[in-house]
Amino acid sequence: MFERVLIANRGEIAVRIIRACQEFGVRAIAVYSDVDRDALHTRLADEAYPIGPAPARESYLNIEAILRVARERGAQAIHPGYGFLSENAEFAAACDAAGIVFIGPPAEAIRTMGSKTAAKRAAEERGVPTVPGYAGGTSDLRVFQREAERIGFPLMIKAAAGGGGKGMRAVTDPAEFAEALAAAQREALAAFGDDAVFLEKLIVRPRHVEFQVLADRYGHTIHLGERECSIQRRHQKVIEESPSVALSPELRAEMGEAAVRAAQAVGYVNAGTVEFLLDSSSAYYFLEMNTRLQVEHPVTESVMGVDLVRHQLAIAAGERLALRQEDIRPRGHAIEARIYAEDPANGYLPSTGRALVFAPPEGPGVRVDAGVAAGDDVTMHYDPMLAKLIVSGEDRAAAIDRLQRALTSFGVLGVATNIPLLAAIAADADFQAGKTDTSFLERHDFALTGPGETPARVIAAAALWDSLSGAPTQSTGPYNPWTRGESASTGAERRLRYRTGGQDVTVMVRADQAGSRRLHIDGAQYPEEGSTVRASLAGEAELALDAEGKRSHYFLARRGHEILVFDQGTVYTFAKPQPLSVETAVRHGESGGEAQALVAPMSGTLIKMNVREGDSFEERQTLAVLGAMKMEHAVVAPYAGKVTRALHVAGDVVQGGETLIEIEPEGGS
Ligand code: MV4
Repeated sequence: MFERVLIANRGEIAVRIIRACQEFGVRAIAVYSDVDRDALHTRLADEAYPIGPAPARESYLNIEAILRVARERGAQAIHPGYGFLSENAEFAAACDAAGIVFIGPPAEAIRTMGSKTAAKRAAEERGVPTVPGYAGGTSDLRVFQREAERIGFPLMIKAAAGGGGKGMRAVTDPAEFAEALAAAQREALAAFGDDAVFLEKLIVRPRHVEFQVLADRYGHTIHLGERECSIQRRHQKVIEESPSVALSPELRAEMGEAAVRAAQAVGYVNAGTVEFLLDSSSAYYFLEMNTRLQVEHPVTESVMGVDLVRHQLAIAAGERLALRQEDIRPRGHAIEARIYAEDPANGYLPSTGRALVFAPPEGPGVRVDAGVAAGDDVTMHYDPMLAKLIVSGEDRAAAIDRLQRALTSFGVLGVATNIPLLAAIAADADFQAGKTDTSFLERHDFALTGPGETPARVIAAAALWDSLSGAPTQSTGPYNPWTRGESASTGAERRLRYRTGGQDVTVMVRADQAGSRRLHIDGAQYPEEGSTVRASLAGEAELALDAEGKRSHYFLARRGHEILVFDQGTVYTFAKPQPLSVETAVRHGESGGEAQALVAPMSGTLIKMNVREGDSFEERQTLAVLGAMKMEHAVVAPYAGKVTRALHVAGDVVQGGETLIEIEPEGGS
């Protein structure tokens, strides 16, 4: 076995590989970009070295920098993970040339599978079914048109250098073919620097079923069953599972053997995945082969009881694959849900910030592969996947049950996540019935709008935590019983105001005897007249509330003037009323001296513009009010003077640093 392996990746997959190395007694060498200096993979590795600035092109895709670290630090092998350099044939070849083992297939296998038409030909030659079509490599419209008529409509135009849905177009109407072809060629050229396209019959609402294969260097190739990955959003997988409800044991064996032949067709070595489309009559078609470890590999690990990364290391080190096909049998059912830092209630916009709380679920049949820990920053530089939740159970229903429970207890505060979408899918009747295909998410509009009105129970939790958690309080005085936790003296009372769920609420908290509290929300006692509640802190970010005859648990965090509360899969925000903050952001003229422009202190919306051209103003007068980050900022005059130009009106969206008002001191400049 290797003594030292470099992991040319980041995030959860780097963490996964580092752990496999360490279990194997291999020293794990991480590389990191400037923004990943303190990232989880950097912290967990045995050694870690910088490779460049945040943009992937300059760091995780920087072949020279990575090979330099590998050579200088004596790495015998490099694991590329997925994404980044994992399917880069030049990188695999460069590793070979440097005498470093690339933990993956030979460069030539990557190259062949990288061409979708070459891959299709190789598969066909070994008797693997492919989608009927035309891949003759012409660029002549007349030839394409004749072939399109032969194939029939609807059909697909795909980029030869594509994959993963890029540069792909469906055509239903023959009259639109020529235009679609030209557009696809342009797209392919722009995306891949190669305008070659090919045609396929369109498979209507297919399932995406992929087979895991393992091959050693001595020609022994096996498959480890399938993963169904039909639930995708814009070619980004969301949920994967194994086994697929659509495969009988016979079909599994047949498709598995086809997958093995496809791998053998290109001399495949190491772990790989053969993708198929499966139509509604159980006909299957080879689509492409992914020549890397995949994101969803834990699903296979769960049902097959194998450690795929361990096998990758062993195969790369030249060991023989000890697994035999007849030993491979699925056991139970596994489902993976990808946790993305994106907000389904806000157009799936990527969400960045600090993960103030990151509390993955635990328990039997629950595995979480995470790339971040509590306190880590999520930046916009890389893939937004934070973690993968993998659940398993004796059967699909048990796995779905675990998935639902695990999702509702997966606490994340500080960055928005797609957990509400995942929970909606898990609760969906079609999903539960196994009626999944690649258009599942298009047909199911889960209309996620974010939390609605905040329940009283959650308001109670927020107010009690606010009182108990020792943050700066609104009440003043030398002694504040509220920062003393349960020792709050009887009779002390506090008034707290928040904006939450689109409404303003006022909460009165009065400490009762022996740690219980009387709570009024907007004047009405909670949960009912004459009752008391009890709350206890469990660590910094957790609160248990005894109210309404039961105990409930919350994760909480402060972010600026906000309190964030996680309650069973839903995140509520409580904003404290803020005094207007005063900003004087000025830009000086070329000659220096007096300020000549008042600029927006940050990006936001202009709420008020109090002056017009020619107006005079006093020193410290508020000339405009900017709303940003849910706060109002007064833009004040740095001196007494006159407005020479007002460049914006109320309602304008302005960038930070943009000039709002040009001014000159009293008496001219
Ligand atoms: C297709 C297809 C229907 N018919 N090819 C999308 C990604 C790329 N790997 C191939 N893709 C498709 N190829 C034919 N002839 C439908 C898709 C497709 C799809 C495939 C797998 C998973 C999700 C998908 C979502 C939309 C379309």
